[in-house]
Amino acid sequence: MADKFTLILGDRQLSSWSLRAWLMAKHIGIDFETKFINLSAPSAKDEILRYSPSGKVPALMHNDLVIWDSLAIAEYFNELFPTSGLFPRDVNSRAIARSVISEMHSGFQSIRSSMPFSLNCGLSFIDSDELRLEIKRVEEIWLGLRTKSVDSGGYLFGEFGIADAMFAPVVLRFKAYGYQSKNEIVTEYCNTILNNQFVKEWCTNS
Ligand SMILES: N[C@@H](CCC(=O)N[C@@H](CS)C(=O)NCC(=O)O)C(=O)O
Repeated sequence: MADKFTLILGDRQLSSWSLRAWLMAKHIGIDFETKFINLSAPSAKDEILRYSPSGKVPALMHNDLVIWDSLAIAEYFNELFPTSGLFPRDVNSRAIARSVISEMHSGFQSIRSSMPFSLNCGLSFIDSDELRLEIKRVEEIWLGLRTKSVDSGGYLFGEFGIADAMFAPVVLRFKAYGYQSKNEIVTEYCNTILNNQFVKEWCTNS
């Protein structure tokens, strides 16, 4: 039996976690089906629970196996496709990648709450010291990693990987809320993400 992959996702417009899993699947280049669930529909929770035991999207179905949570999906993809470049090759860089991925996955509450994910532009955010501190920290991560991999591709560790998939929604949030970094390297990184063919595909099909 051929392997069957299906991603259970929320709306493209609103689901930042779904974008992450979808970007990773596109990057690997596997054949996969998608099932989009309208998160605003009254039946959304029941429908998600038909596939995902946590009641959250994204979830990945691989034949009879279900994996939920974008980070677990990322690690599973990496186990199945270790040569797809989802993590950097060097062990130290891989450890740093896991650090920034985990920091993103478990933190940045002010960015999430003050700049709710949306693909619409021209939105206004609620400013606060906490938000500014988190934006500063995101920029510090991007700047630090880009400065180290200046000689390779334009992504955080050179080539596109899980770290970029995890931060792509932040780049789209900055765009939606009109936040422009004063740092050239940060702006360059944001443009690399915005010009990524799969990010563009996600945004244009929404
Ligand atoms: N940490 C989870 C977060 C998943 C999450 O919060 N998903 C939201 C959509 S972006 C969701 O499923 N919302 C629907 C609900 O809570 O009913 C992950 O990385 O997958």
